[in-house]
Amino acid sequence: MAAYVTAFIGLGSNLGDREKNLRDAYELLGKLPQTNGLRLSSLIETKPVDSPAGSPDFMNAVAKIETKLPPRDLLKALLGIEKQLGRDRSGVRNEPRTLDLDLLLYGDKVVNEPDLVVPHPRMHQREFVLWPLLQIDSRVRDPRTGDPFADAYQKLKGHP
Ligand code: PH2
Ligand code: MG
Ligand code: MG
Repeated sequence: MAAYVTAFIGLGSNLGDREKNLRDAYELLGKLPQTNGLRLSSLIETKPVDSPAGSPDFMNAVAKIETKLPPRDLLKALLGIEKQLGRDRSGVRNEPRTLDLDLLLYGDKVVNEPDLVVPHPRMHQREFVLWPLLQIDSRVRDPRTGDPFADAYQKLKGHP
């Protein structure tokens, strides 16, 4: 019998009722098969990064879950929740979206495949990910380097 793995999911919304989208998403995450919701960070309002000009501000959060779903199945389930909460993927890259769910960390697994990259490749450069992640677990480390994400956060904030 597979053991539960702790995974962290990044949640973002900059379209519609942003707070409701994030809270509904967390509820649905906890209802996935073989999965329990453990914690949702605070919701933080953030300026859009690397997004089309004029994009509205985001509401961001990070969820901690435990799951027995393999990473690929979890990713598929995340896309399903995005769709269920109105995500339209027909437009340009990073256009405003009701919900974006990114698989940030899956235990300390490192995967580099065309359709599945874990940890999320840019998570260590993004304050809107690191702040809520560290709020849940200030000691979590980057499995690619073994370095604490707290160090990446300090660097990002200009405190070497
Ligand atoms: N997500 C992106 C691109 N830019 N900026 C903020 N503030 N929050 C996000 O969640 C976000 C972003 C791509 O998914
Ligand atoms: Mg994203
Ligand atoms: Mg995404």
